[in-house]
Amino acid sequence: MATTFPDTPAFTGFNEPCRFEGEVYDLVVTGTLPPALAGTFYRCGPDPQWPPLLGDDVRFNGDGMVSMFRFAGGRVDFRSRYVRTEKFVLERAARRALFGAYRNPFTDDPSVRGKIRGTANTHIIPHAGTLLALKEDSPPVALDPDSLETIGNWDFAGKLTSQTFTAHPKIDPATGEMFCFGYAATGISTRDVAYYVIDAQGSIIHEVWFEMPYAAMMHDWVVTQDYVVFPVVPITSDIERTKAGRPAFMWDDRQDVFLGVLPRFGTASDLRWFRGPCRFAAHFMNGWNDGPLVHVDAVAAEGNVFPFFPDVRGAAFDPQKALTYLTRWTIDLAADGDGYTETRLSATPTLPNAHGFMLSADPDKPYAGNKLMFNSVAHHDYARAKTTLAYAGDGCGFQEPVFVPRSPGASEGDGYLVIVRNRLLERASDVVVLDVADLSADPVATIAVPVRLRDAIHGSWVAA
Ligand code: V55
Ligand code: FE
Repeated sequence: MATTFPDTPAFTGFNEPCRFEGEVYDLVVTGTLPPALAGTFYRCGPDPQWPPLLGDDVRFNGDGMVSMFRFAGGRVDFRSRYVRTEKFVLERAARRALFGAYRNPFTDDPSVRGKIRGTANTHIIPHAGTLLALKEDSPPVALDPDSLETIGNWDFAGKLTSQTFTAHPKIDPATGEMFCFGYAATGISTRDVAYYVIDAQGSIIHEVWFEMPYAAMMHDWVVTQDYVVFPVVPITSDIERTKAGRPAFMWDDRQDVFLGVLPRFGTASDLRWFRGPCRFAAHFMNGWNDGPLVHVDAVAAEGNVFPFFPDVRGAAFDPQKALTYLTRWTIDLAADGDGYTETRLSATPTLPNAHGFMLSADPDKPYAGNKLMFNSVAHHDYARAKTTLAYAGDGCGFQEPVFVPRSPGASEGDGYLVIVRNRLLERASDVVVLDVADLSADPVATIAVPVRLRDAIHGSWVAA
């Protein structure tokens, strides 16, 4: 039978699987690429190789497709390649899907029982000479940074003891150390977390094991100058539910938020949990500490933001409660008790990060898609208490931007944003280069891409 994808939102329109592997040398550029753009923009996202085993699927379950735009001398070359995960290789040989629902091995074809299910579809990070393609339910997969060929599962010279590895490691720009963790580290729905520090040469130099208060998806986290913070929000997981065929992650607003604070090189007995009201938070803009005051800037909502992880008690998805706000959680390590404070962020002049960039929804401009999509990118200039929005254009939306400094020694926030733009009405893609100094002006350069680029999740800029 010929391959046909389901006629559902996750597989049609702009989400129709693209599955294109190849290279295009010297993309057509309108405008002028600044000389500062010398390096590679890597991006990673789901692009299902096969129609799903179970008839439909969530977007987060697609096979990892990595692409790169290499900028040099005012020119750009493009390459895209699937990550050869164990799942990808087995399904390519079978010419069909063998793995079932997101994070649910009980739905798999019996022939792949016990195999690593990772899709390597969430983030791509350079470290110690390789590129790591990441999915938080499995070990990293190393890729060649030039060819994008898959090297294989990466276990840091046999030292990775966790079954899982976060898609959001943080690299300290001063030391090159990579801070990372795995949750569900001993198997799905377990509360076990393994925390690691990996040095700039790629060796694990610190390891701590602990349990989180309840089993949940811990997608992103925060590293400050002195501490790491593990945020537990109630995107819960329960093996009995999963075995019964319900989604592997479900929203449970009866649970509180817990923030686990650990000194960067602390041990399990140093870990302290702080507790606050139920919130959804998948991503964090930044975190820092001012002595014992630990600040966590969350992109937080009152209710569930991911309708494909439904409410555990069947409550309907509430789009109003799904609106996210930049929100600061502040923990005082010197105070008694286990609480923390919460403030909706207004611009304040005291932030260690003077600038922040995020995808945004400008309600005053037309949307090509629904209002939960991003028609703009925002620059928060905290010192000037100023937010500038750049609009993607009629019928367009933005994917996640990367920031490129104007020069190696440029001051914070001085540079460019490089952004894949979805031309939704034409089902086409291009890449725009915006100058942060005048973000709402026309792009300084627009790069035509002759293939449609399905929505990626995250990406990295790697200087030449
Ligand atoms: C996210 C994305 C994932 C995932 C868990 O917020 C969380 C994002 C693309 O896959 O598995
Ligand atoms: Fe993420």
